Formats: sequence, structure tokens, C-alpha cells
Amino acid sequence: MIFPEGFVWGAATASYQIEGAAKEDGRGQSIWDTFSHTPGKVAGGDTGDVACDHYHRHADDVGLMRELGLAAYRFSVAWPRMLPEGQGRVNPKGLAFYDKLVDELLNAEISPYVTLYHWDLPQALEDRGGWTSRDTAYRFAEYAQIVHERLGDRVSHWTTLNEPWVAAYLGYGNGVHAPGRRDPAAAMRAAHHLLLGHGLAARALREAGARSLMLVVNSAPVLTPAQVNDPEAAPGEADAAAAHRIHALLTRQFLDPAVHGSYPAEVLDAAARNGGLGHVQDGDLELINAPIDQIGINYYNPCVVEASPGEPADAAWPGSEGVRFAGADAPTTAMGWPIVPDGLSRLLARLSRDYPRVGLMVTENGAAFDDVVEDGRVRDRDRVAYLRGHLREVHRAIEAGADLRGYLVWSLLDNFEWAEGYRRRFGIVHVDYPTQTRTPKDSALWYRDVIGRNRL
Ligand code: IFM
Repeated sequence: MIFPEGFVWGAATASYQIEGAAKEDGRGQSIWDTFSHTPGKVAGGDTGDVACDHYHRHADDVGLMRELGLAAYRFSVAWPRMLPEGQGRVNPKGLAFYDKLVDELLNAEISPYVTLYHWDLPQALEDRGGWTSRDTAYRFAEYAQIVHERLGDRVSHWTTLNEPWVAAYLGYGNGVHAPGRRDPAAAMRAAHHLLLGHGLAARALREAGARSLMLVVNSAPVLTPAQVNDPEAAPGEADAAAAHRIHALLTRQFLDPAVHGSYPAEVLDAAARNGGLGHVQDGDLELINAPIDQIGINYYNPCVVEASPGEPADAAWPGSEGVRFAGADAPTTAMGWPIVPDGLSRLLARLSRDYPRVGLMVTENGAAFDDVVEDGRVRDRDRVAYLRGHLREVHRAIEAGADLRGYLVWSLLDNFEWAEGYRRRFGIVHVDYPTQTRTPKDSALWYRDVIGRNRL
């Protein structure tokens, strides 16, 4: 299986998950510092205080990326490292860190893919309402401009938001993520303001000359249980309607406004029943509908649902009344997530159909397993199988005509897996946290060979 010439191979990480140095060089506090230091919020009481210590080890980490042959590295900028209060005063040492990182990547011939928001909102902004406040969208656009002013001469690829669904619905809906609020109306407001922030930032970056803009969503095909192992299975009317609604809440809620300038009826209906639509102002959808070049897709597993009359809405899914989230008949990763590789090609086909004029990129895909180091080696056969299975589907989607431009594995390094702490390892490189020793797993060496040959 040969991949197209110029297909972008890379890996991804995010600031709070790897940087550490939480109190160094003038970094301000983020909602994840507050949340992880609140007892009971994160498994094992883990925090991102030290994480992979990437803030100090970035040069070696870039060296590792070079050895693996990565052509692209997707990382996020920590807003509170740049603007400790979220607005106003810029922290020169924060800027200097990313400046150096970008230079190191370019020297290693690795393209930086910069994400501006991967969930570490400055606590000072959360104290003023966070994403439930419209003002945060404007502060985000200002911050985006500041980062672009400093890095835009060398960075071509810009992502505004990573997974706004997760930021809104796990952060403000079921409270499993920072800032830990549990209010469906707040979550829907947050989702809209995240989108508004995306649109405002995308416009500002484009005007400033950014060449490639991307919005990254956590997306998945929404399947009924029978469809998991049989793409041809025809669901009954009620199950099909449930799947249709959940697809609107998960994926179309973000991509329809960004690409088509409109909300799906299912989202408007859910908002109307959860706090109303007062936060959606005239002209917002035009602002959100700023042209983007690529949609980034983070795919791990399908979303499996069935109709279940009388079922109350799940706290993370306002508007999901009458739907039951079901398990899948498939093997699972250490996260308990079902492994369904062809979910990826099914999803890419759907997105190509629904958003035909925008390029696609797999910006995250990977798996957590209980890895062990033995004689200096991590024999992570299950991860190699996961990645191989998904890359086959990537290839299949390209053959079927998807405008898919690259694939970034999640993650380069084992890291802070949010509410799961450090017990879940997604890296292709193992991190021994007490010593910070990096050990490329067998999957990293396998991936290096795939990249080198541009084929599976
Ligand atoms: O670790 C996360 C990442 O921050 C966002 N996408 C999913 C990954 C695995 O849960």
C-alpha cells in the first residue's frame, strides 16, 4: 500500500500533557492546574506539574522526532504561558520557548503544526466565566494574533481549537474535565463561544497571512450495534434516527457552522431546550464560517448508539434524550475503547461527502495499552496492530477519493492523559516518569519504517 507523494507523516502532543514547568518562567495558572490539584478529579492525584518535562527536554525530544523521520509535529501553545492572565501582559519567556522549539523543528526539517487551544484555558479567564462568556472568544482571537505575530514567519500550519466538543461537554457538561462544571446550558453556550473564538481567530490569522488553517474535531462514525461489524446492516427507523441525532451533536455541531455557516436543526433544538438560544447573536454564524483549508480528525473509536425510549439525556450530551450509548462487539484498548479500524474509513467517506471542498487530515489516532519495558525494549505488538489496521483504512479512504493529506499518531510520548493521569500510555515512545528516560517502543520503530518507505 503506497501512500501519495507528499503525504504528511507525523506525531502529535499537547502543552499541558507534556510540558511540565507549570510554575516556571512566568507561566500563569490554567484551568487544568486548578482541576488536577483538586482532590478526586484525576486518577492517582496526578497533575501536569512535571509531566514529560518537555519544557526542559525539547531539544532532545526534537532529536528523537528526527530519528523517527517525522515530517510534521503537532503541538499546542499553552495560552497561560504566553499570556499569564489570559489577556494583556505578554510573557516574553513563554514566547521564547515556542520560538526556540519552532527553530529546532525547522532545523530538523520537521514542519510545525501549531494548535492554539488544547484545553489549558487561563484560570483568570475561567474566573470571568470561561467559555460560557462571549468575551473569552474575543480574548482567544487576540491571543492567536500574538502567537502568530511571533511565529507566523516560520509556521505555515495553524489550528485554532482542538476538539471543541470535549472542551465544552466534558468541561462544562459532565464535569469530567476542567473546569469541572456540570450544567448542560453552560456546555451549549461554551460550544458556541468556542466556535465564535475559532471564527474570529481564523479571520485574524488569515488577514495576518497564515497559509493553512485547520479546525480539529473529535469525530467518529455513529453506528448502531449491528453496524459495528457489518457496514451493510440496515438499522431500524428509531435506531437510525438516534444515530442521526448523535452525529449532529458530535460532529455537525462544529463542522456545519464552520464550513457551511449553519447549525443543524438537532443542535438548535437541544440548545432551545437547554437554556435557550440567547447567546447566539445575529452575525455569529457568518463569523464562525471563516474559510479553513483542512478539517483535522481525531479518531479513536466509533460512537455506538441505539434508540431507548424514556432514556434521560446523558450529562455530556444535551439533546440525547431517548438514546442509549451502547458497547461494541470488538476488542478494546486499555481505555476500554473498542478497536474498529474501518470506522475511520467510514468516517472519512462521510466527511468527504458532507464537506467536499475542504481537505482532511488525521490529526490524532492511536491507542493506550499497558506497556512494559523489558530489557530496554517495549514490545507493543497490540499498538502496532492498531496503527497498521487504521493506516490500512487511511489508505482505503484515499483510494476511494478522500482528499486526505496526512496522518499524525497520538502520541509521540506517553503523557498526562487528563482525568486518567499517567496510568494510560498512548505514546509510541515510552516515558519513565521518575527518570524521564525516553524509550522508543517497537511501534515507533515500525512507524519509522512506514514513514521511510511511504508504504505499509
Ligand atoms: O490525550 C487526548 C488528547 O489530548 C485529545 N484527543 C484524545 C487523546 C486521547 O484521549
